Amino acid sequence: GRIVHLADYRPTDFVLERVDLTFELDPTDTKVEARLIFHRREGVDASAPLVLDGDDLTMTSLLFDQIELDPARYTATPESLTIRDLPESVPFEITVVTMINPEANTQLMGLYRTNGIYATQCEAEGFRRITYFPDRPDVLAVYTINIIADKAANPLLLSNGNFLGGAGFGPDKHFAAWFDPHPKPSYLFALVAGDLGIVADTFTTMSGREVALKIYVEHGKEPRAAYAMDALKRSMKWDEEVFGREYDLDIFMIVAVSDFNMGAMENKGLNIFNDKYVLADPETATDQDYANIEAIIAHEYFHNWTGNRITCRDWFQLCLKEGLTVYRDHEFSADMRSRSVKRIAEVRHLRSEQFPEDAGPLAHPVRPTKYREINNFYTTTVYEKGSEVTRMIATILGRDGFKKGMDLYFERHDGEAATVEDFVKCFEDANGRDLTQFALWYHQAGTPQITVSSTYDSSAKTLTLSLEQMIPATPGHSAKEPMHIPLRFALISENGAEAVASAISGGEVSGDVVHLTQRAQAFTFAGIGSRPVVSLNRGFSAPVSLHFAQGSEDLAHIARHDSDLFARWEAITDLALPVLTGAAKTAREGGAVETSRAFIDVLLAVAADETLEPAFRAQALSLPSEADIARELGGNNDPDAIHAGRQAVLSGIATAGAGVFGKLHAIHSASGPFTPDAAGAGKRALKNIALSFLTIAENSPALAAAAFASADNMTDLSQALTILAHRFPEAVETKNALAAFETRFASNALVLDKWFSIQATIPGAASLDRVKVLMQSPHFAPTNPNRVRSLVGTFAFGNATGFNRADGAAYHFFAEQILAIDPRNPQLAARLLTALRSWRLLEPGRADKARAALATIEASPSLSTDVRDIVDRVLK
Ligand code: B3K
Ligand code: ZN
Repeated sequence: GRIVHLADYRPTDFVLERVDLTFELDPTDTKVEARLIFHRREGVDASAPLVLDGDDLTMTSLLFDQIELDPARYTATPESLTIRDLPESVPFEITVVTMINPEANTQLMGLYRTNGIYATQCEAEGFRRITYFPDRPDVLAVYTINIIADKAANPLLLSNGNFLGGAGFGPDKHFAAWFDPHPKPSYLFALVAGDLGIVADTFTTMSGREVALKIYVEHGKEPRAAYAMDALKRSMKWDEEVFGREYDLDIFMIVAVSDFNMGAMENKGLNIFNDKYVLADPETATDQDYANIEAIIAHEYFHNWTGNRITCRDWFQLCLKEGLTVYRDHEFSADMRSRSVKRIAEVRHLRSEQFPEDAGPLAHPVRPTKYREINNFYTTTVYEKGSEVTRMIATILGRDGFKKGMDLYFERHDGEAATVEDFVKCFEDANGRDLTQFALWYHQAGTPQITVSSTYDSSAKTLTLSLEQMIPATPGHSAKEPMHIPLRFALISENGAEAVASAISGGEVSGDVVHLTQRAQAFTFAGIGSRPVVSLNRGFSAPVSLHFAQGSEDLAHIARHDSDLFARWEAITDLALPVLTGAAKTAREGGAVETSRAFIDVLLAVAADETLEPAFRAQALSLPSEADIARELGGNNDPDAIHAGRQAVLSGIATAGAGVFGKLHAIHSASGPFTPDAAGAGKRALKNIALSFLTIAENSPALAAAAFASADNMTDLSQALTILAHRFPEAVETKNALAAFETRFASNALVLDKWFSIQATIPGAASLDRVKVLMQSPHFAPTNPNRVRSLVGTFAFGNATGFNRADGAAYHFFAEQILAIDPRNPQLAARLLTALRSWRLLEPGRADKARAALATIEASPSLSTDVRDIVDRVLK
């Protein structure tokens, strides 16, 4: 594929006025008739042809204004349709018929079949696999859809918008017509047909309109959609209350399908979901599953305004809808659950996924300027860093200023395809603030590195905070400008009192925010009676790495006393990281790891503090991951040593804290019947992490086996199974538990995904053989993305010692898998391949072997553009 550049953007030559599609569905021979009305855009050369996108299309007929078109006037290939000699100013109609094969569509882009259901996925460029079309997000049109299909097999015929009507069609068929009054780009088109169960409800909007809500799932699974429906209604209400956004059709539908390349898709009025993010009940879903369902249902619903009503001018603007919508779903979940705990989880995710991306060969700006395959830009940088950038706008402008900017955005750009510049301008205009420097966050990749020092002058009673920023070089961009970095702070005095102060010199400090805008700045605060402890970047107000040589006493002070729970967790992390990197180094040298008593004391004090919510304590006890430690070490990494060092630290904590953990486990085991809310989830999280420490302390599978036997919900059951499998992979208790789990859930593929994942992440070199055996399991299906991700994906992304086996055998296996998946499903293959993006941080032996595996992929002559793009960039 060729490279697409932002700088080359220009509008289409022809304006699309309306779209009428008629589908005659058939598993292998679906006929699509598209009637498209265009007119030439004003000022466009009269000789310019109409060029429509296609992908793998077969055309069987082409009419121009209802009459068959002379073949001399067009050229049709599978990839495009070009029509020449078109009228200069009057509108004209093209009627094109294509034949497509949904059954053979293994890429899951365009119209495909999943478990007997017809479903579509059009974002980013799937619509062109259905018909020839100007398949780009700045072409907005009103669609009418007719669907004809066999009645018995497809009682449901769904598309976007409002239902117009339906009727019988010949002896065995029927048809349905849908009309979507809201102009939309083709990537938001959707069609679903088949036989599904329905969960129905209604929602009355703020202006009193009643909206029909429908969630479609496989027959028999209806009870498992109740939580999703509840989350949907809460999302609709929240968007009215917080953003003033009302839903705009008579019906809102969600369809759950079992073969899907990602989480879900925000098609107008007809969201299509990976069933993993719809189906839940206590027996089969974990607390994390519930939280994900709530967040993703909200995310897709929120897209109705941020993405659908206001869409993107081109795919470079992806963060305009994704970063903003992630920010909105984060705020929703924070309001539904514990805000601090939610923030901790967000930052953990950002650090473990986005920071490595930003520091490696796939780094790109939140608003990229070029791409070879757009599907490879649905990244944590666009989504999660994009959300953080939105959050910083809110931090800089304050709650009201942010709201004014959002209101102006909705008012000014409703019904349009907008850009990041349009978005930022709304905040500038609504607040009279210049955000030019701030906008660098969209254009400069790389995690800013902030070096911090503070000096207290006891005679002058001043505190000086010196900050210096460095933006690392990223592919194609080495010289960077200083950015506008908003850092929330507090000065904590010895007695625990917290203050914010205004700076007498050095730069802007507004409220509790220090604005770092220059390469280096020293802010001086006056009237500070005694040396304070500085709590900086509270709530993770900026997505940066702080290098603050804060003494461990100061960190311990924050960890024990800060009123900001996020800051407390962050201080614990800052205390833990040197302990863990030190342990990794010691383990690598073959020494005996000794865990600092001071660190253990802080951790146990937090664990035992009954005034703190259990979910927070569980987060505090979940030490930085092996990937976090690897990132902190920064290179020449030995995953075995990192694992061994971390395990030794866990043992130290487990031994010292056995009493505390025993108590926690006992208290929170008796927590009553399961409810999927945040409070219940927090108690289970704390109980289960206590169980894992107790198991380490006792070095016996007995407790976990008992927990497995008595669990009455999937969270406890899967946690117990994880502890057994990861600690005692060969124990008879583990074998029995794995077998019991498999038998009990043999007919529930989503639960078996957990069974695959738990085994794929058993640490150690032996896991490769285990994964190979599991691939032969009758439960495994190489064509189903969820199965592949749960086994191959979790092995590559979540099993550092197994995947990075010193002999390189797992890299070799992985390369084979990528090459096998790629011809079927390039998006899935490319996404999995990013697991190797940090190969340069490995010690030379492993790095060489990883490079060799990547080279075998690169040498394949028939790679998809998706995989070609990733492998080239990762090796560059
Ligand atoms: N917009 C979709 C993602 C589409 C990915 C295409 N490769 C889901 C979401 O972000 O809500
Ligand atoms: Zn999204």
